[in-house]
Amino acid sequence: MRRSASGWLWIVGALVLVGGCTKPPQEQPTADGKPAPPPKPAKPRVALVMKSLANEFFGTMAEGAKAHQAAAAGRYDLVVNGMRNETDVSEQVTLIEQMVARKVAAIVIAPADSKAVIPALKRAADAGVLVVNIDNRLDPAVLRETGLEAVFVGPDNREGARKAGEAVARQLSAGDGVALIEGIPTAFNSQQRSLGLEDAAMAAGLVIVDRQSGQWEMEKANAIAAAVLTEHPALKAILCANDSMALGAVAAVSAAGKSGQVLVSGFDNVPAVQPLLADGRLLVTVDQHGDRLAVEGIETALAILNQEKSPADRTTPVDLVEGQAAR
Ligand code: ALL
Repeated sequence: MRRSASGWLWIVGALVLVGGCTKPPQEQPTADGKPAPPPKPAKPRVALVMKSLANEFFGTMAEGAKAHQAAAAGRYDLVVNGMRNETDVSEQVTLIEQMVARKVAAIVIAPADSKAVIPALKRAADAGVLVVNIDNRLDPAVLRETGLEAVFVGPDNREGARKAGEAVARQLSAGDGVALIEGIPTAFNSQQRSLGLEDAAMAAGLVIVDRQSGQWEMEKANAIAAAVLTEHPALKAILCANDSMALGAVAAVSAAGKSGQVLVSGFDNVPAVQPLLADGRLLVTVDQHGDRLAVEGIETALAILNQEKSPADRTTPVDLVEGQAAR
């Protein structure tokens, strides 16, 4: 159907009028005749974007965030997300994009990789989303290059790992051989934990006879530990960058019949390691309080959104947890 120029003008004019008539809702007077208070601004929606939900550490983190939101439901809405496994960084990028599409006010993220997710986060920031980095620090050089500003709330991983390494070293003698099972090499917190374990090993004169990445995962760490135990029969300890991998290492030590002879340390203090700490199969772990970590990140995001605070990094606590064999 062809429409004349005057016909189009009429339609455009009618649309402008409709738009012009859309006024903000009128304040209705209350029963006592006084004007009603202005409507409250909508609650901000905050997205917590985590890594593998198969890892109890992130289960604890999610619980902490949900409990905080339930107690402060008037302040914000919460969307909780996680990945299926530790290594699928593209899944985390998709989650970031989905959160932008859902128009969240802030993304509080534990990045699966310290560099690879930065472009997606920059796109989020350009779309007006506040980015708060928790747990695993984003790479400062790539942040600068990309022009993304993200405040960091999380622990000193080197210090935490050093505490675990020192606890192992107290049970050993100079010259003893130990192995490291590291996290994902491109994660800054994994690198820092390796440095902390090395600090402790060097200070005590321990010899690192093997180091490999278990990608944060139990099965991978189990296979690595089994091979290392065979290759180094005199090995005295396996120092793991998280508890998932420590669980795998403990299983390998038991399978090799070396419980009590080869010490194992972890990091996270997840529920699954509690029986192992109690009976000595795990010497120590480190509590970085995953539940509090999420809450601190969310509180930081809310304070920035409400302009109560200017963005500033915050270091959260790490505490050594000694099993019965370490005491
Ligand atoms: C890190 C956490 C944990 C965890 C790991 C696995 O960022 O700090 O220690 O076990 O992610 O994704």
